[in-house]
Amino acid sequence: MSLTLYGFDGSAYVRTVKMLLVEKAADFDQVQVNVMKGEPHLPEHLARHAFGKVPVIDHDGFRVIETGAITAYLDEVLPGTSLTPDNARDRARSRMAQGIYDSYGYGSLVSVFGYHLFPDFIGGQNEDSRRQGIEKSKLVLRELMKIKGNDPFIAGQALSIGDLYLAPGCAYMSMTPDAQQVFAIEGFGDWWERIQALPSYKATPPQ
Ligand SMILES: N[C@@H](CCC(=O)N[C@@H](CS)C(=O)NCC(=O)O)C(=O)O
Repeated sequence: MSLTLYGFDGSAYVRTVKMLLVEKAADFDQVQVNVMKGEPHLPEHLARHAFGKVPVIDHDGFRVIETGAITAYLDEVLPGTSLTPDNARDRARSRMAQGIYDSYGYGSLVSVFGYHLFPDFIGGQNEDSRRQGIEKSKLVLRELMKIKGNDPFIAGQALSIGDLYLAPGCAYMSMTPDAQQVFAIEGFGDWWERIQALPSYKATPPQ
């Protein structure tokens, strides 16, 4: 079995996939396609992902792009504990988290942590966009914590792909002076402690 992950360790979406691979104790190679250097837009990578994004995986010659498809595929084909809940409602909770993160979360979080950490990558420091990003990030975390309810993880008693979506963006947010206000959401603190304690989180720092 050969498994290659294309994408560098600075990418939040790549980290989602990498956390899953660590959770599964999978053997894999990684090609550090660097977003900051524009490498996803080089012809070599556009041949893998026509829209110039990471992550991409290659599993025994089978290519998968898009984090939702990649995580679902790897969860199914790799041995180890499933990261897909075993009942319809919890699967819906995990998928709602994925969808909310993709549609409303990632962009909002990036407009805040990018402002502080990678201003060039987001086209410069825009104060309005940072402020709107803070409000929208809080809304996203509030909704995700409602989905979590009193459970330890977003989709119930066990870690799921939904948690792996949210964790890397929160890791970047935690490095900024805006973290305190963005993270001041009921239920978030306990969830965040639990995530930071995961070996798969500790093993995948952004670089
Ligand atoms: N829809 C994609 C989004 C992936 C994505 O946005 N990746 C970012 C890095 S976290 C990227 O490749 N950005 C490169 C660029 O936009 O130039 C997925 O689900 O995998």
